[in-house]
Amino acid sequence: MRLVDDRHPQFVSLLKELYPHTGRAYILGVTGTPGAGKSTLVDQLVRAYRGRDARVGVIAVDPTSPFTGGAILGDRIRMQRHFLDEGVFIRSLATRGQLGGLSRSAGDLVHVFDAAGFDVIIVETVGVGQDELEVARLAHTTMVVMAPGLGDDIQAIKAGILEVADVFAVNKADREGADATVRDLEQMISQGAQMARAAKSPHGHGAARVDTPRGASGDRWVPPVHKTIASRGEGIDELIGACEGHRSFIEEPSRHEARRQLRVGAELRAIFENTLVEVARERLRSALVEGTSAIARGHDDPYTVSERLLTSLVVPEESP
Ligand SMILES: Nc1nc2c(ncn2[C@@H]2O[C@H](COP(=O)(O)OP(=O)(O)OP(=O)(O)O)[C@@H](O)[C@H]2O)c(=O)[nH]1
Ligand SMILES: [Mg+2]
Repeated sequence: MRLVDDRHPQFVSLLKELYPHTGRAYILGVTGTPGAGKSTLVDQLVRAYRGRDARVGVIAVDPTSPFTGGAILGDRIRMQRHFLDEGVFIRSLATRGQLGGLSRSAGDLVHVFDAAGFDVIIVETVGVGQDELEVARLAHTTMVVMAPGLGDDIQAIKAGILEVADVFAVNKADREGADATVRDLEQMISQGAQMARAAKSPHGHGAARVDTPRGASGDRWVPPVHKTIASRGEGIDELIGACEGHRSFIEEPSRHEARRQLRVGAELRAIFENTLVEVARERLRSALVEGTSAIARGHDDPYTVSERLLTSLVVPEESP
């Protein structure tokens, strides 16, 4: 894992060797608003899965933002009761700001865990910006953790979140406002489900149902909402039940192949785009410098230079 983290010269050949041994693990992405209790909840999920004899790997994606700079230490302390347990391995990862950073590095680490025989791999990431969407492409199940009293936040994040969430946890249910948050979420989910149905069926508009079923609903999965109190370990079994329900749903033979295609395709794109940019930057290093000064001196424009760079990449000058 350290070699992969450090992008050691041999890390790609290591990953190639590991890849045939992957594909067994269940990958659970955990995202959501900062401070909602994700790490505390992950700690409880680890405990619950250990109770079921599963080996659990955790990847904690640490934002490098100065506001949450203490997150690594905090996560370690919170999870330290698992330190002596050989069935648990916790790895922190700091990749913010890199191109394809999360899906690339976390995806690589997931493969290492998977090949090492871990049954469940939990990837925790803060639900801000692009990471929550990237983690969804990586995971079999994406859990979105919210806390009460964030009503406005729900509105703000719902666009991206609703599409990626498979299971919602309203944590800190010991706090005031938990039921209101659950209601807001349920309403949003119902509206989303109705819109999806309406889009599919020409007669869909008439039947406005608020009691949209949760979980598997025909061909669709409607995300269930569960209240938890992670700090006291309450609601964890129900939450895992919802995750396992989603896992069975996507593992049904009729969906399995399509889901796998999506995930594998997203991973290939991320790896390829990353490699492409690395190769291009390396090969075009001096041409980039020359192009920059030509534009700065007013002798050229960035569009023309960009086209020329692309041409020289596709047809290298040294080739016959
Ligand atoms: N009252 C209450 N507090 C909780 C609960 N779960 C977690 N906390 C507390 O909330 C704070 C934040 O918890 P974390 O688990 O670090 O939250 P997080 O979402 O991982 O935070 P970041 O990773 O920094 O975004 C900690 O002080 C926890 O002890 C809960 O169910 N109820
Ligand atoms: Mg955390």
